[in-house]
Amino acid sequence: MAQIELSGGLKKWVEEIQKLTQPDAVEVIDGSKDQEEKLYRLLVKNGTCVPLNPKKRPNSYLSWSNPDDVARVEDRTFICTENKIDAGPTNNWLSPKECKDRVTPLFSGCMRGRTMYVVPYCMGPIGSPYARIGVEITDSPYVVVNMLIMTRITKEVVQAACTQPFVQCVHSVGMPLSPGQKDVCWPCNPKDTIIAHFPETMEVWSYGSGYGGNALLSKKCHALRLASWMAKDQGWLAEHMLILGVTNPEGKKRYMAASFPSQCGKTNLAMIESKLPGWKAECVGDDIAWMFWNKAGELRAVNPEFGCFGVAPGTSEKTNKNAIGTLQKNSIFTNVGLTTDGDIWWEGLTDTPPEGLTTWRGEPYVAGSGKPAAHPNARFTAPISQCPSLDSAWNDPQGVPISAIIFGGRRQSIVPLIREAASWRQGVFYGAAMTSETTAAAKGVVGKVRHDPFAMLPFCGYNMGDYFRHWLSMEKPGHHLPAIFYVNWFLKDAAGKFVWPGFGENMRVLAWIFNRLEKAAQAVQTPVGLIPEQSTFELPQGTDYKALFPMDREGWKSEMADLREYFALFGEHLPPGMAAELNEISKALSS
Ligand code: OXD
Ligand code: MN
Repeated sequence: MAQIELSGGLKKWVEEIQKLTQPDAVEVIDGSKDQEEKLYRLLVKNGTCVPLNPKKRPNSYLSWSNPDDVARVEDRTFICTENKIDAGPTNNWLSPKECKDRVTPLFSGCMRGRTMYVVPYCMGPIGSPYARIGVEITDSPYVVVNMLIMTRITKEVVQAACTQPFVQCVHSVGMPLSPGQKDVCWPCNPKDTIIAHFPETMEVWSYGSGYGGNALLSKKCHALRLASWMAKDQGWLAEHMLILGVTNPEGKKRYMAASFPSQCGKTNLAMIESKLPGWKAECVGDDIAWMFWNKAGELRAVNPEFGCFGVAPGTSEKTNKNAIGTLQKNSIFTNVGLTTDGDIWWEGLTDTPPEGLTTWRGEPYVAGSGKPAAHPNARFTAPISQCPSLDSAWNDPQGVPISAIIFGGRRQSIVPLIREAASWRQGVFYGAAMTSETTAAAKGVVGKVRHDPFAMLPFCGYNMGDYFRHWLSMEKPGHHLPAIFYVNWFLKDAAGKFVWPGFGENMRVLAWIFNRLEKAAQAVQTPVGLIPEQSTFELPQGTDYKALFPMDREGWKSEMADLREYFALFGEHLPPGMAAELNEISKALSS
């Protein structure tokens, strides 16, 4: 097949990167089936991918990464702006010049012995006024096949990238090959890994890692870090949020967007199967929402992605039947276990591991050895169009109207199951005050409580104080503001047992939110917001209202004191509205 001809700005840029990185060959990716098949053949030949049993999982592959390249590396991720203050106190900062001086020598000749793939992609439904184009140049065919699932790639997108501005993403595994040098299954360079963002010129330079958000640059780098910068300038919101539609027994549908830190059950909620008779939930997106105000003042959301890059361990028929349905075919599994019949397994997929299992490290699985079959951040990459609970408007160019925004985190105590903000400002404060226990999605200690405002701590491409201000600025005449809520599925009792069953039962919480929007559910005021009135909130058997809605004033007071300290980090960039809300809640807690 003849390669598609490049022109305009794209051609010029590709030539520039080719000159710098010196690949052996250049290939433009246009989404054709032929190309995809060729890439998988290459990945199998190189040992990067193993085809799974087609009778069990058609057109699906397993990959095991280098054990030093298994998660996002937040300490190697930089926001490079002319002025340090524009990156803010929560991001690692380098000046664009300093960073370019650091990365240019790394990229110089880094693709020798490899093919450079040019991957033009569209974030958001093709033809949507809300869609944006990016191009990732990469020397990793594994990244290309993941991008083919995660983004929209067609010949039309290639053509559009030749004539329109696009986000420029350059990625290399950082392992050039000398003539005759044999490649490894998972080339990478953990020692020199760096992921650098240049929001002022809309560029990303990522070197040394082939894993997830470090390497699939459309996701966290483009759709969150750079898009949040664009959104600030253009009056929209680029958020780490799922999008789902909820239909009540009367057939009325409302859409909600929800934000949780990584590995707090976002994909599970996005694909929730209702256990409540008459209620239905349908999925639009599981990780990122771009939200824009239309002329009528509605907040419309699109999912910029085309696939799911979900956490595998813990995903099962019981916890997320729809995710299991999504990954039946045409999927890539990274760092999960391999069964003797050529299928995959991870902790929690079934109650007991199958006989003869091989771990993600390629070793025989030994129960109780402390060596899991799957890495805790093992992932599946699957087309969202395969989700059994896919919403009919998932690809609508006009997006879906958002009526409610839900924040949440993983907390064992203090934070109740659900509460509603009394105002937009209080809701923005909920987002700013988000805390959660750390998980395996990023390298580092697991289980430590950290501030993660709006679940955007690792993903906000600018000063987080200005980001709070941007959210507050959404309250203006003509905007129909969604209501804001905060949930916590992870409360535990004194014995360390979860007090809420979660998963399908979370539908009760979504139904309460829906009914609040319809003015059909009662709430009671507390110093930290509105909670369900006990007699009108139907609880599942074996749960206790008091355990789910604790009012630990002392606990909250120390949360507020800690938050005051955290907010001080932002100095004059903290909008006055946030300090005022903190003072009001603190006062209410003391009265
Ligand atoms: C993700 C993450 O991969 O948030 O979605 O880490
Ligand atoms: Mn995420």
